[in-house]
Amino acid sequence: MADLIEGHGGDLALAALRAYGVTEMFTLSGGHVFPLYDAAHKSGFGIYDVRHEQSAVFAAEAVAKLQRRPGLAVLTAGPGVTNGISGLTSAFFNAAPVLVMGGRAPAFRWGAGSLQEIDHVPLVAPVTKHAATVTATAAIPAEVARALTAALTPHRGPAFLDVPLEVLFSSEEVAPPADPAVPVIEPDPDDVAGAAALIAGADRPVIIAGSDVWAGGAIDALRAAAEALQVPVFTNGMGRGALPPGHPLAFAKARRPALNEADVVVVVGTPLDFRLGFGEFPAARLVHVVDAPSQRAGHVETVVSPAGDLARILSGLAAYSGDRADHAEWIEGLRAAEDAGKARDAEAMAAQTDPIKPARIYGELRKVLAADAVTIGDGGDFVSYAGRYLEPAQPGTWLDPGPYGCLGTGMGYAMGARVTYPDRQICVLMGDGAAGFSLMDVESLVRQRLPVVIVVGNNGIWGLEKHPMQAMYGYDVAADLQPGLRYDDVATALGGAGETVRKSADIGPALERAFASGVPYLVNVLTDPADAYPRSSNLA
Ligand SMILES: Cc1ncc(C[n+]2csc(CCOP(=O)(O)OP(=O)(O)O)c2C)c(N)n1
Ligand SMILES: [Mg+2]
Repeated sequence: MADLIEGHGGDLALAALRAYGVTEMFTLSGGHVFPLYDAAHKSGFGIYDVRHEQSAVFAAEAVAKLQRRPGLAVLTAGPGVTNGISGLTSAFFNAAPVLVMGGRAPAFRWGAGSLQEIDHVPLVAPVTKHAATVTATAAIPAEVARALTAALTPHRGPAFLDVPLEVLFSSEEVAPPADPAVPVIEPDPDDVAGAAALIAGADRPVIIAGSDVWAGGAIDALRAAAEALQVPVFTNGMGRGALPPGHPLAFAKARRPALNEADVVVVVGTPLDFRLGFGEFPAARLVHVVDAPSQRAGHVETVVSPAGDLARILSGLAAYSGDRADHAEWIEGLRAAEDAGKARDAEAMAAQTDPIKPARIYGELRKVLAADAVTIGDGGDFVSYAGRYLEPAQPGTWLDPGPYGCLGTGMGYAMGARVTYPDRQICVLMGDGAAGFSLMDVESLVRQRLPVVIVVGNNGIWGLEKHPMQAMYGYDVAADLQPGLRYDDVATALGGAGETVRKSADIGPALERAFASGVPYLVNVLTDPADAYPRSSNLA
């Protein structure tokens, strides 16, 4: 029998969390959760604090997504937890194994009107995989283990636990929870064989790989499947960079012809949502490969939908030994479209315009980013351009807000990324509108010595809303921000540094200074407010 663990609720919770590889918490202070701080303080468990609970949950989400283990946010009772709900919802949409531990008003006088007394569980239940109140101190390790197992079990997602004040402050001696065991979902071999035969028999197959391929440790298996069956691969979310940019089957720019002309589209580890035209491809039969049966698309017809461990499914596809149609001509045609798209992009990224167009910022950024840099997008049009022009060289290095599209992830994601990779470049691409949600957390980054580079694409507007509103009504309201605002001065006032850039030739040197500075550094680039990201649907 393993040694008993002993201590207050905070000690017991951390003992269980450590067993799952959790080494830090993101938090904003509140007396209800002091025992968690006490346990961390005594034992060298990391404590990173922020200026808004939303940033704590986003930081935990970044840790979860980048490290593929649970990320922890500790939020105080009531407003602490409610401020974290957009973060929880993002983690839910992004299948990120985040645990939020909330304080909770005392159970023994529940209903009498204690400070910050509210039942959080019904508020967070719809956006978590598991949400519960721990009612006894001795139950804490097992409850934490249960929540983390739920979070880590595909399809992954956040979990929530709150602990009433007296339960967290009391002490107990209990057996530690059993070793972590995350169930593996075995795919149906007939589904895998059916999908392999369909792809092999197709003339114009395409694979689209998303975040769950990264989360499920299936990057190598994806590559093996693509190579074995000779299928062009497009990516989104954390799947970006799954095949290195120079790989003969890696594509990004030829997406439109690929999806319009494909006869079989295989979507792996990402939902058939608006980012993929809801899976309505004109000429294609559809295969949806998902990490759990619950993720199978219900709104479009698929030929087959293998569900389960993605590495096993993709390895199964790679092992296909039957005949295969020749895809060489298809791949060649897409390569020509890809090269043409790249040439167009290169021109835009080099353009010397006044005022600056966002494309040029990315042209300059690409020159200074290392292959393993983590880039983070938080904004509207400015981030759509980042998605188009930045080409992650490795998987697991690109953080976007995902299909929930919540503005304000920037500083939280940056904190989680910096904590994960103390020595890599961490670069946040922010719209000036988005900056308003989390810029105060530059203070947290400065104080805790977590340098990151923040590039603000400052067009003085909520661009992704202003342009569509103009197109729709011929006027716009509630879409303007102060033009030319000195967001770099905000960063400087908070203890960081920064500068404003007005001319395209000055972007590169400013970025060099930013990455060399060793402090949170904001490069405030004034961009053309007339520039609108070209999109087929302008509602987002
Ligand atoms: C929390 C939240 N509020 C509002 C929106 C709606 N929204 C989406 S993009 C956008 C504009 C973003 O403006 P900015 O960050 O300046 O980027 P730009 O489009 O100007 O490049 C807004 C308001 C959202 N997605 N999330
Ligand atoms: Mg803007």
